Amino acid sequence: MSSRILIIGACGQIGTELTTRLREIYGAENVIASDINTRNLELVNSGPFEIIDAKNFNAIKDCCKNYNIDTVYLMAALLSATGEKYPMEAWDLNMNSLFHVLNLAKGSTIKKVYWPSSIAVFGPTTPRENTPQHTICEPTTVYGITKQVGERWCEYYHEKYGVDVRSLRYPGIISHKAMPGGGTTDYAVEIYHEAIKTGKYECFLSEQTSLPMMFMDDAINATIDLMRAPSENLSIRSSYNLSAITFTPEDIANSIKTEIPEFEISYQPDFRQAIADSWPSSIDDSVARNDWNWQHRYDLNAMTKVMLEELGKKYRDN
Ligand code: AKB
Repeated sequence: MSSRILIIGACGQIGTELTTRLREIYGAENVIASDINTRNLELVNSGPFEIIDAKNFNAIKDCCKNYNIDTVYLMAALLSATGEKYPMEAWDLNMNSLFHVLNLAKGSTIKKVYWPSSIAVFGPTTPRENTPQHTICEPTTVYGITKQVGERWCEYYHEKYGVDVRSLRYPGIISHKAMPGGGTTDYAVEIYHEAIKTGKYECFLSEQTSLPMMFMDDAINATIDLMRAPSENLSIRSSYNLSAITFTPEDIANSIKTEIPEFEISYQPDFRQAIADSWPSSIDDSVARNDWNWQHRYDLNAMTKVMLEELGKKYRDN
């Protein structure tokens, strides 16, 4: 059955590539991209686009009505580092946008909702290695608190009102199209850009900080596979643990050096170090693997190859 999809926050790091892939699958005319501005012209010109502030309930509602939307991907959010600078803005955007979409989905023609959670739901009291699906979640960032509370509300709306909401706890996502903004894991994208542009990088995390990460292609596949999975297979309605690779800044620098031997890295940890230290280093995602057959494809070196190739072309062409 064909789907009419709305993506809120389509110009962000994940939204950009999710929109492109959904347009390939469902047809450009069936995938309405929206964001607060038109900063990504490729996306604006490749299918329907609406300017929508995710905090504006009526704007989302009108768009859903006008386009007969049955599926919403809510990708707008303030991430961990920005959230620490603007706590109230992070709370306002991250929570109210979720309530708007969940309330719209309750008893309406919206049949499915996707909302991303994050490894930021975990905190310093969570087991750091192989973090289980069900475990202690005492986040110490505003962003993490919004994700933890959001997960509770997703499960609540599913249980009480039958809303078919699905969610993944994304690790740090690495991609070469849109830049991430305001996250603690952003170093793992910046490092590739700087390797190509200047051959060196000053990292804002220390060399042994190990975090769960994933290449964008895997993250998009996971998102689409979860949304296509039969509802009865899903045992988790808060958010699924999701994992691919774990590495430190030193590991990623060594991986880059296999392609660019003269690459140099230095370390100048800032306030983001404390955020990274409060998060797990590896994640047990066996529930996702069992429920809907999740499998990742990219390891660190395969990802490095693609990142350097694609960014090399991008900087050469511009
Ligand atoms: C961040 O660093 O804030 C995000 C995340 C892990 O959710 N990339």
